[in-house]
Amino acid sequence: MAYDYSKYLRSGKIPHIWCPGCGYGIIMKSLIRAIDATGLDKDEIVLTSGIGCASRLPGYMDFNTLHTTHGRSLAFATGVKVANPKLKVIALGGDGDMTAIGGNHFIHACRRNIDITCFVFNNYIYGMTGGQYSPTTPKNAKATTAPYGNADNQFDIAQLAIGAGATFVARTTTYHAVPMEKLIKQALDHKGFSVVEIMAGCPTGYGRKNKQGSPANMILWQKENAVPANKAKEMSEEEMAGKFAIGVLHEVHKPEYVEAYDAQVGLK
Ligand SMILES: Cc1ncc(C[n+]2csc(CCOP(=O)(O)OP(=O)(O)O)c2C)c(N)n1
Ligand code: SF4
Repeated sequence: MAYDYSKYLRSGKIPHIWCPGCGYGIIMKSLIRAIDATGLDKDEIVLTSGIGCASRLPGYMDFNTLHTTHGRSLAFATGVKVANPKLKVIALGGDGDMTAIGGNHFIHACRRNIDITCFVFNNYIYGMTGGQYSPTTPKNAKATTAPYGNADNQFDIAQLAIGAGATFVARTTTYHAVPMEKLIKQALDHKGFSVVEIMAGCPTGYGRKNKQGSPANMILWQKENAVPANKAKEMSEEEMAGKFAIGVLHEVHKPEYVEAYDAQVGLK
């Protein structure tokens, strides 16, 4: 029997606003399947987002959802988790949302190791507002705000998360839809702050400007440039140039923030 997604969707909010060929629908599908695999009840889950095309996702999903202000997905998620630690809290946003205006929230959530799962949809661009460059836009790539090419150095979201103290960090792509589902489930099961960076093509805001071809070509680009984490470890910097590692990149166990806080103030 075909998988029934309708249980998790707000059918009244569909059709969605994403462009044809946008990678975000694939992420939503994997997210639904991973959440379903946790066996959690819908009421036990909270999804928060900021503003942007990525951040439209909770609007389509039938959980407790908070569509907040730009960059504030993790700030709201932190408040929810502290108020009710029993909830499974998921925060999501685009690369701009999480690493530009929300960058401070991102690094401090990593540092605290609060039990939230964070998904960063990395399409290398500000999609919703018309293709301005973001902290992940590759050097020399074109954007509406960089018509001669981007002069800035690129953030590596996964490395940023590891450096800031996140205890589970992974990366995947929309090409790897099936492994993505498993990786999302692993992140949801991890106790502590988990981050999954998901490479997703934005044909409208990034692909067109950078002559990446059709949405299908953009997905093939992900396939060709993604290197499994184990293999990437053995490759030199030169061999990895222009490529990126996928899979679980970092996993350690440290005290979780809400539990550690309660113990500190004598609540436990
Ligand atoms: C305080 C504030 N500043 C700027 C904006 C405009 N804005 C809305 S979405 C967005 C960019 C979103 O880009 P990203 O997070 O990468 O998500 P995408 O749309 O690519 O999924 C910006 C700058 C806003 N809504 N609020
Ligand atoms: S602008 Fe880009 S990110 Fe936004 S819906 Fe269109 S393809 Fe997706």
